[in-house]
Amino acid sequence: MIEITAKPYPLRLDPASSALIVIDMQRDFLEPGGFGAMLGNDVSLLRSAIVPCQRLLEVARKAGMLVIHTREGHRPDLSDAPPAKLARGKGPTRIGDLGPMGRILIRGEPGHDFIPELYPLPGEVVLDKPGKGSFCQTDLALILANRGIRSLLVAGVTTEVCVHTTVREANDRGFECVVVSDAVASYFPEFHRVALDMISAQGGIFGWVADSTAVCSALTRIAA
Ligand code: C5J
Repeated sequence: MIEITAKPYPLRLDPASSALIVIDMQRDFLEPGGFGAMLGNDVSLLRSAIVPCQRLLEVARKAGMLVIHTREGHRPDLSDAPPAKLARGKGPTRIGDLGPMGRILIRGEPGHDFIPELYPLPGEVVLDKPGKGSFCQTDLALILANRGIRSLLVAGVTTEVCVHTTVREANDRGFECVVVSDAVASYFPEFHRVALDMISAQGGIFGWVADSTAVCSALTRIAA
């Protein structure tokens, strides 16, 4: 067991029944010309999460933890994209349209791929999801059950959208979630701050919040 210094109180967890889930660190969200930019966002704001994610991946891999990388995106024929999602957005470019990194938010296109800094290693789970939550219309619950996972370390983007949706889904399914505060990021610093507060408020209504230094030092102690 390890103990992680966290809000609202320290959390003890077993790395053997814990997984690291890195959410949507894709070119479409972090690089110019993708989905995030299409919605009018300053994509450079998400880059603060890259180094903390790298540090988490390094210690989780050394500790032998299950590592999962998610990607948001749709089939090329858009058959898995709800019309209401396709209709939304600012400006003339929409999901499925051609952008500088290929068709926006479409599986197999350059923009849908992971950023090179956080590319999965062979054998790590890559989970394609059509929505914001990682459990919606995916086999994540089955993968976690098969590995006996009960706790999730959650990193990635964006804090208040796909990270929050995944944590809420996981919490309702009985998982303990630790959101790693500097390994998640948002296009909106205020949303980021409030989203983190919402996780740990009310005695940890959705889970715990810890920074990557606290998580890495706890995991390093057992990996040593
Ligand atoms: C968004 C995500 N923001 N990965 N997706 O649309 O948070």
